[in-house]
Amino acid sequence: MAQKPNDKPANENKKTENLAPHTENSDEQFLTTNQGVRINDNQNSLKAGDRGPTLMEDFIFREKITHFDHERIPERIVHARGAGAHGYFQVYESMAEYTKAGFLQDPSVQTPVFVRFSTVVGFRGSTDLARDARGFAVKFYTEEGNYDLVGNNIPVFFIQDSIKFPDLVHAVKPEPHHEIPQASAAHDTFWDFISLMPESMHMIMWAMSDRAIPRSYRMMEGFGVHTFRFVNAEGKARFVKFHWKPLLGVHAVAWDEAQKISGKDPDFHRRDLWEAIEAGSYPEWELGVQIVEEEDEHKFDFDLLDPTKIIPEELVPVKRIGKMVLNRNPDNFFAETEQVAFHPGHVVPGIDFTNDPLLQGRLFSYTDTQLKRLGGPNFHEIPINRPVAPVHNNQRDGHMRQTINKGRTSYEPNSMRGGCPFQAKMSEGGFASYAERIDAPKVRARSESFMDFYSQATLFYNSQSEAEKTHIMEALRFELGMVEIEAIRERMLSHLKEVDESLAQQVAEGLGLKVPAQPKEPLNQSIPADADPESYQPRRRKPMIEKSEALSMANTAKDSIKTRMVAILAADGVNEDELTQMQKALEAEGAMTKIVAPHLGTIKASGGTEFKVEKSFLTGTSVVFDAVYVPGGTQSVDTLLGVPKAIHFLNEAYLHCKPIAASEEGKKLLLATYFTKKVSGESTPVDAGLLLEQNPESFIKAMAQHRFWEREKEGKVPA
Ligand code: HDE
Repeated sequence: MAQKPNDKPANENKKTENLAPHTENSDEQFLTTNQGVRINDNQNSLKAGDRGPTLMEDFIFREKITHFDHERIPERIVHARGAGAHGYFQVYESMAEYTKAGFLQDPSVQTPVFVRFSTVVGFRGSTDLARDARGFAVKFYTEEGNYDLVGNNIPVFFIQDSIKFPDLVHAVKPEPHHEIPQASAAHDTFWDFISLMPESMHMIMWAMSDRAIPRSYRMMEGFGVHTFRFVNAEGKARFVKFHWKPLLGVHAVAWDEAQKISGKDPDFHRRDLWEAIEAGSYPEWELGVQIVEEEDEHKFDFDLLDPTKIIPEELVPVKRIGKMVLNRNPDNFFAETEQVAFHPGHVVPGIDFTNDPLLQGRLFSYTDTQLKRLGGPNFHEIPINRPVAPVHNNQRDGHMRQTINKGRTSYEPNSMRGGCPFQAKMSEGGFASYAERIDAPKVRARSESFMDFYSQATLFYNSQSEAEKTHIMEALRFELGMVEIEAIRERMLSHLKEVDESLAQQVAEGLGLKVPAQPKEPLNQSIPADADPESYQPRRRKPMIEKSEALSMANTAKDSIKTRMVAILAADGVNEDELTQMQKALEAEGAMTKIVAPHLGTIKASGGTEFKVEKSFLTGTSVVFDAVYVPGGTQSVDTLLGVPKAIHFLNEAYLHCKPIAASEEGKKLLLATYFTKKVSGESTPVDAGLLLEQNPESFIKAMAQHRFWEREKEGKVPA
C-alpha cells in the first residue's frame, strides 16, 4: 500500500493518533501498582510471618485482586462473539449530488474506520462457524463526527417491527430451562416462533443458505438492511440502501465442514481475519448504494420501509462508490473490539433515517444497551468510541467521566461564556433532520403494504443454483430435524409450501412427514387482539422479476486465489522440484501454503533441503484448508500411504468439494482414497476440481472456482 506523503506507516491515521495517548506499552518498564508505585515482590502476599495470615494492609494484593474480580462486563445480548479491525474508507468520486456527508465528497480523503464482525446468537465463547447471520458493523471516524453503518451479511431481517425483537431473541437463544443449545437456531423455541411469523420466511431462506456459513469474514457481503436517506446540500432527499461488496467474492464452506471446524478451530473466522491482516493481505470491500428518488417510493411491488424486502439489483443497480480496506489489527481485544459501541443512530449530516419500524426501534435500543454493557453514560469517551471530530457540549459528570470540562457554565443559553458552545447553522455543518411531512393518526398497526411474506422468499429460492437449493433443503432438514414437536415441523412445511412446493416436498421427505394440504391453524399469529384478521393475511403480489443473479453465490467473483490456504501433504523424501514449483506458483498468486506431514519439525526433501512442517496430521485438519496438493517422491508417498489420517484428509477435502491436485507420482496416494475410481478414470464424469498432473496453472484456475459442488451428487464419501 502506498505510504502517505508524511511517510507515516500507511495504517496510521487520525484515529490511530487519537488512540495513541491511551495506549500502554510495558517494554523495558518496571511493574507498578495502578498508582504508579514500583512493585518489589509480585509473588508473595504480605503476611504475619511466612506461614501467617495475609494482612489487610497489603494494598498491592488488594488492588490486584479487586481489579481482577471486576474484569468482566456483560456481553452483548446479541452479537456477543465478534472480531474487529481498523482500516480506512475512501470514496471514488464526490457524491455531492446525492449527499452532503463530508466523508463522501473528496476522493483524496481517507476516513479511518473500525469494523466489527460477529455472529448473532452464540455467547462470547461460542464458535465462529455456527449457522447464523453475521454482524457487519462499521464505525467511520469522519471529520463531522462518527457515522456507524451497523449492518448484517444478510440484506433482510426476521421481523418487521422492533417490538418483536425481544421475542425473536428469546426464541433463538438457548432455551431458558437448561440453556441448550449453544449458538444454534436448531431447536424448538426458535422454530415455534418462526412458524407463527410468516414475515420471517424471506430471512429464513437466507439463513438456511450458505450465506450463513461464510468461508471468511473477508468473503461476505454486508448490508445496511433498512432503507436510509441521503440528503444533499440543497436539502433534496433520496432513499438509499447500503451494500458492502467483498473484492474476494462471496464464498461459503459446506455445512458438514462448518460443524467440524466448530470443533477443530472455533476461532476460524477471527484467526483468518487476523492472519490475513498480519500477512499484509488486507481485506477490501466496495461500498455500494442503491438510490431511489423519493417520488419513486411506491413504484415497487413491496414497501421500501419493510426490512424483510430487498430491492433487486436488476430493478435498481448497485453503484459502487468507494472502497474500505482493513489494514491494522487491534492492539487489545477488550479495549477495542469488546468496548466498541455501535449505534445506527450515529449519523452525520447528509445521512438520515426512514420510518422503517425496525430501524425506528433500533434507534432507541443501542444507546440503552451500551449504558448497561459499558456501565454508564460516558461510554463515548472510551478511546475506541471517541470521534476524531471535537466534542463540545454541556453534558457533565456521570460514572468514569474522563473529560475535564473547563469553565463555569454547563448550560445554554448563557451569557457568561458568550453563548458557547453555540449551535451550528446547517451551512456550518449543523445536523438538521430531514423535514419529512407526516400527517397520520396514532395507531398500533402494520401497513397492508407489508403483508407480502412469501414473494421475495420465492425470488431468493428461485435465484439459487442447483447446489445452493440442495443446501437450503438440507439445512431445513437438519434444523427442523432437531425440532422435537411435530406440530412445529408441520407448520413450517405449510410455510415452505408457500415458498416453493418442491422444496416443501423434499424437506418433508427428510422429516418423514407429508406436506399438510391445509394448515391446521392460522399461520400468522402476530395479529393485534382487536384487528380484523383479514387485513393481516398474507397477500402475494406479482413479482417484478422472477430471478435475480446477484442473489446467487454461484455468480460471485471467481477470479482470484488470494489468501486461499493450501495444504501440501508431504513426508521425508518429497520431490523437491515439484514441491517448490507448486509453492512458488501458488504464492505468486497470493495463496498461502502449509506443509502437513506425519510429524512436526522438518522434513528432508529429495534435494536435501529441510522444509518446515506447519501442521501434523494431528494438529492439522482438511477443514481449515481451501485446497490440497500432493507432490511426488516415492519415499514421501509411501510414508503417507501408511498414515490413515492422510487418506482421511483427502477423502474429507473431496467430500467438501475442494480442489485437489497431485503430481504423477503423488497420484498414487489419491488411488488409496475413496474416490480412487475418479483418479484411475474408471468412473466418469471427469472432475474439474481433481488435477492429476503437476500443473500449477490448472490448479490455480480450479482453486479460483472455490468448490466443485457437483461432487455432492455422488453422495457416498465416508468422511
Ligand atoms: Fe441489532 N442490536 N438490533 N441489528 N445489531 C445489537 O447492540 C437491535 C438488527 C446489529 O458489533 C445490540 O451493542 C434491535 C438488524 C449488529 O457491536 C442491541 C433490533 C441489524 C450488532 C441491538 C436489531 C442489526 C447489533 C446488542 C430490532 C442489521 C453488533 C449489543 C429492531 C441491520 C454491533 C449492542 C457490534 C447489536 C438491538 C436488529 C445489526 C441490543 C432492537 C436488523 C451488527 O442494541
